[in-house]
Amino acid sequence: MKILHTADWHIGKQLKKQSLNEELKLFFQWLVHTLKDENYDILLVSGDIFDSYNPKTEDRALYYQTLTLISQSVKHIILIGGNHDSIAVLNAATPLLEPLNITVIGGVPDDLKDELIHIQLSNDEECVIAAIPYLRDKDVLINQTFDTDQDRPSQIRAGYAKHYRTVLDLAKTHYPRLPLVGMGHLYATGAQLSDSERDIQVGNQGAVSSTLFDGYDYVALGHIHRPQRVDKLDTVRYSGSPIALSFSERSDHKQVIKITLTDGNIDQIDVVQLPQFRELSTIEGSLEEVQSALAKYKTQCPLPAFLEVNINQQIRDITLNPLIEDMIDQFNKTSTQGKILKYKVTFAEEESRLESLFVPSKQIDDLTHTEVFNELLTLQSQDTESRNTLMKTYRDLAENYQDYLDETA
Ligand SMILES: [Mn+2]
Repeated sequence: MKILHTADWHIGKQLKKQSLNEELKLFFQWLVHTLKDENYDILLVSGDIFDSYNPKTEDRALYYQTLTLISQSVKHIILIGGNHDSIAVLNAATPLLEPLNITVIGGVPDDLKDELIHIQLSNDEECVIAAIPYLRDKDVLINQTFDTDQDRPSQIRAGYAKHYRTVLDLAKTHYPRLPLVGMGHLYATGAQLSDSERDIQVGNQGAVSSTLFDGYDYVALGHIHRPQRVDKLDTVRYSGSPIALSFSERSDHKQVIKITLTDGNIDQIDVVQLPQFRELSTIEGSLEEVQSALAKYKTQCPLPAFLEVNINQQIRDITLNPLIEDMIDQFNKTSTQGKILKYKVTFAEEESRLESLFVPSKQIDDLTHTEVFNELLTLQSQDTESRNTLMKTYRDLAENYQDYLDETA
């Protein structure tokens, strides 16, 4: 029995107002062919099918077209809701999808047994899929009251543990001896984040431990966009998103996971590398360096690249601004190789002058947040290299936060 695990499609996702549906369509074509050519039996999609609660008509159309094509290439499709998905939107078409062997578990069902999907192939191979969707507060906060010792995060973790344990017990009661493959959309301890996982609690607050999955033969996770194993376990994995959803994922190798069951046991787990359909790249340097890099720029992928441009100049020179904007306009009008989605200009000299700003008469209100951060680095006597790295990271973070505010405005 062959199972393919993917997650975090985020149909309808935009990056700087540019739709990412074109690369998703190429991924879906790849998926349809792979499922068919390699005789997969089951496709698991572990949440965040759509990017928003209220997907646009064209995004819903893409979803249904894709499911129709996939259902002709694989015997069973199981999808769960993620934190970006609306339970109602996903569940709406359930009666139409069921005859196509497509099971959608948008949210936690009234009867937890309905999270268990028993699969029996024509050659009598069997397994059980525990399709556990993203658990919302109402699903995990049992008492809704917080004692002093049991704070909210630990209650959430206990709620998660209870859910996974109950479903495991149900599976062992109703389908003893059958291999059990779990699905989930959650943040497991130690997972490496990128910039595009919105709404997750960073830090260990909302993170669950991998002991949650004891008893499951494999767990197909979604939520984290960078592919990875959880706690170095081969059998608990994030497939990651099939396409890069933010510039921070520019060098991720996107993948899906192939799980092979033989005689009721997990026989093999293979990482299947995906082709890169669109490159997300950063071009950095002085104005001249950026100009020449753009002139030579050639993408290796089928779709034009999405680029961010960082120009580092020695001194602030406002006469450069129209030049830079012109250069970007020109590139975006003429290049078939890429499109610049964002750019920023930084001035080295201004940074070195910053320290002189910190005279005792300066109040915090007179400073920008970047200057405050820079002052903190001075107080900590960071060496130049760490200082530059920290400053750059801080700027990226501040910028991503600004993007997030812009996009959610
Ligand atoms: Mn996601």
